[in-house]
Amino acid sequence: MSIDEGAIDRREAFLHALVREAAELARAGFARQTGQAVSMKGPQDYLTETDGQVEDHLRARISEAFPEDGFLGEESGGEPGRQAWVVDPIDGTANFARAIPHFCVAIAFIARGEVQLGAIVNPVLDEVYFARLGRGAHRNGKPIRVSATSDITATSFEMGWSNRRPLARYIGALNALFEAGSNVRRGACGALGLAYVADGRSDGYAELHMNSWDCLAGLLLVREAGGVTGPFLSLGGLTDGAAVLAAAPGVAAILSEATGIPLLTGPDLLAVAEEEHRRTA
Ligand code: LIP
Repeated sequence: MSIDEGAIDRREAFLHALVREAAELARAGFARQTGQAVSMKGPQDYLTETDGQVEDHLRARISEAFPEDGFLGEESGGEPGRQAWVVDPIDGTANFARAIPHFCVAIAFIARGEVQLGAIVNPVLDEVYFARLGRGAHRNGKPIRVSATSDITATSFEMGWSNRRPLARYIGALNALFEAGSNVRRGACGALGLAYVADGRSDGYAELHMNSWDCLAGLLLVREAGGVTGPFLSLGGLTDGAAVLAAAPGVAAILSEATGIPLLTGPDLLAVAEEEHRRTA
């Protein structure tokens, strides 16, 4: 049976508290991060003790409050199903491990085939980004909007990188963006990169492959702040990841063309929900 508005209200209230608890844990971990063990999950893929601590806390709190919901976390995995919480305990772990205060906790809630809630917190700046489907995007309770720019020569994009896609495609996209007249940055924290698009601090974010825990909350934030995104859930991104694009409407087409990532033309529904939608339409 499909979840009703009241059930989403309860999860929204819970998420407001949960993201603050996670921020507290992450902030405490960061304060003593020089003393904690850092290991590598693979090339350029960092893991700290704090990643595990925050994820364990999130998993325990969610399963206690909503035992019927699924869970998918970056560090411990899980079976999300169709109604689930998707969490990244620390996004920007490479920054965290080097004492750079540009990292965050990202939490999304999926139901009815799409992202319903998204929260991203930068624990060091105490900035909490929050969005609910159809109800706008906020930073620390204040509404936020994407930038109004359409002048490419004043545009600043962020292009995320990982070794999950060929380097030549990344360099090709960077080249096309610089040639078009944009500035391009890389902050090494994809979830915050997306939140900054929603907040108008950046004009667009693109990455050739992201995992769902890194981007679902941010994609909802950008759409709720008036921005444009590419498809993600409809491409199977929940479990396999997919390319990510999010931008201010005035420059989204340029980012799409440079990166080869298409723009979304309808809602971003889980592939299975999209199929049902087609059958019943
Ligand atoms: C990483 C992001 C990074 C992005 C990578 C990766 P992690 O996540 O922060 O910006 O480009 O795709 O997902 O490992 O720090 O959680």
